[in-house]
Amino acid sequence: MTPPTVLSFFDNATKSYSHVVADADAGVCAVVDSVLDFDIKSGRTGTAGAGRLIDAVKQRGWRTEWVLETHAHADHLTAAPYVKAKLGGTIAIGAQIPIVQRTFSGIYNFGADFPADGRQFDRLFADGTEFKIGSLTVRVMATPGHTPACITYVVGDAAFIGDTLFAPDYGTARCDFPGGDARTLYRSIQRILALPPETRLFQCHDYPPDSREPRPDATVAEQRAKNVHLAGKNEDAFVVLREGRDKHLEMPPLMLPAVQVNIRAGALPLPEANGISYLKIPVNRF
Ligand SMILES: N[C@@H](CCC(=O)N[C@@H](CS)C(=O)NCC(=O)O)C(=O)O
Ligand SMILES: [Fe+2]
Repeated sequence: MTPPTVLSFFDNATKSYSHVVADADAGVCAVVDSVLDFDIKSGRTGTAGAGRLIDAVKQRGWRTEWVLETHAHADHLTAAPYVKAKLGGTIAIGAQIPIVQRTFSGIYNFGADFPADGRQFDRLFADGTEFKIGSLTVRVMATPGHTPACITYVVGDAAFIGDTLFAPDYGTARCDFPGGDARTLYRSIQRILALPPETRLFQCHDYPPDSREPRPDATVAEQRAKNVHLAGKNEDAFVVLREGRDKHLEMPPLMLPAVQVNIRAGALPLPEANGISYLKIPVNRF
């Protein structure tokens, strides 16, 4: 199998990475974790960031077969519907997404017009599912912990790990969102670290210190040796560390606007009679 070609795009506002993974010989690709710009002050969305990714795919003449999500993001809006409108492709997410939809449907007090069964997405992937990008085979691994529906996409020597591990000097994903669990995350991370040592693990975020540039990936070998939340720690020690850190984290600034959009596969709420779409904020819920 030819190795996958990966392009990575960094959104500095939310420190998020989006990736394109391609069978360059066949000219076929998938988009992973696209970002829709959102200015909370004005309530305005933007497509400059997703536009850079879309232009890169168009320049190479690649055909987009998949618009993939590793999870329902809690800190930015997905651009999946915009990417699909511009490039085509099937929008997919983990098969456990109804758990996240049910939880947040309660938090937002959605009505019966929001079925919490995953139908908003084109395709739901269970653990072990395989699919193709050209001649590349993608294997889906359920990697819950940050959220109950997080999945990892393994493609040749690359894996798109969403919010599980971050750069070795930063650590791991938080586990205090509804349905998150540190022990579950630890076990998911062990599955990821059981991949071959040379596997490139592509993250969904990087939060670099001033002393270095953002980086999209690190190998399994590097994560095993150097990850500050894992090296030299067993499961119980990790849980203590992770839960201790989570007690002091603020909510991401875009969590409440973003999750209601992301569990609808990126669709904004239906416009009201004046043609404007409105987001909901639960007051004093968190
Ligand atoms: N601490 C982040 C806030 C964003 C955030 O909460 N990121 C999530 C991913 S959606 C996370 O897992 N953070 C892990 C951590 O801060 O330990 C920042 O500096 O902007
Ligand atoms: Fe996340």
